[in-house]
Amino acid sequence: MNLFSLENKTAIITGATHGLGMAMAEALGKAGAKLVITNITEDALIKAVEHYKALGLEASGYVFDVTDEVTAEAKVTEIIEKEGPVHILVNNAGIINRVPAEDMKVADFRRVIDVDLTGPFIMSQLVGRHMIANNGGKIINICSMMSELGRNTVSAYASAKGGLKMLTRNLATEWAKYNIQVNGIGPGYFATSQTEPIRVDGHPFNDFIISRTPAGRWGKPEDLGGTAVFLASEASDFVNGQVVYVDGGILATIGKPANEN
Ligand code: GCO
Repeated sequence: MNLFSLENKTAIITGATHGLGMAMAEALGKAGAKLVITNITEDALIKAVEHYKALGLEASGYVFDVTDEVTAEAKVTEIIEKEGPVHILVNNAGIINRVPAEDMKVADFRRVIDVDLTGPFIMSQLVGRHMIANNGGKIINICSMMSELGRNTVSAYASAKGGLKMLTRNLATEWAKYNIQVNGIGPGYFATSQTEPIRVDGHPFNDFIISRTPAGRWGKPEDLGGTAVFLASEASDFVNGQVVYVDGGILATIGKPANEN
């Protein structure tokens, strides 16, 4: 028996056209899952689906905005009709807007909350109803260091990701009785396009993160694969409402002075 097998499972992964979402989708696919990728723009989606197929994975793509509940409902219905039962949902799609709180436009704040928090609620509700009817499923919300910690310029993102942690606990509370496990993954600092602007050589944040992380490096997207497979598989059937931080140890420590090894 392979506790971690995802054979005969179908997984929706939102926004998995690059970065962490793509790395997690690849890991789920390699564990046997059929991949259903959603994205707000078509071009990136087509390229991503080609990428998954080139790896020998079964993958299809659906274009929609997870914050638009009317379109999302129609698309989730279409996905279930065409792809069959959905067993796994990964709420990965997200955005960040780095602006000091005193200058943040309210509309920009709302958009981050909409994509990073309301979107996962909409998708969880739509796919959750289907999982309730099927008596089981796995929902994985992609949280953040900012589910626990604040940082300059990311007030909207931290509010959304802190909210997403609590949405995870609340959905776990409500849906455990339907054999649905709702957990989160909290990536630490990873080398992706999202962190590119704060990772460039010479940026003070680059050195800060390397010294702040006990592992002494930025995460590689593939570092998330094992946790994604675990939380999507029957190996985690009694794990519910948790956020697993895959952070090289950041949250375990107060950090160290810049001149200490
Ligand atoms: C930032 C980063 C973070 C990361 C990540 C940390 O500006 O601090 O972009 O927000 O993206 O979510 O876990």
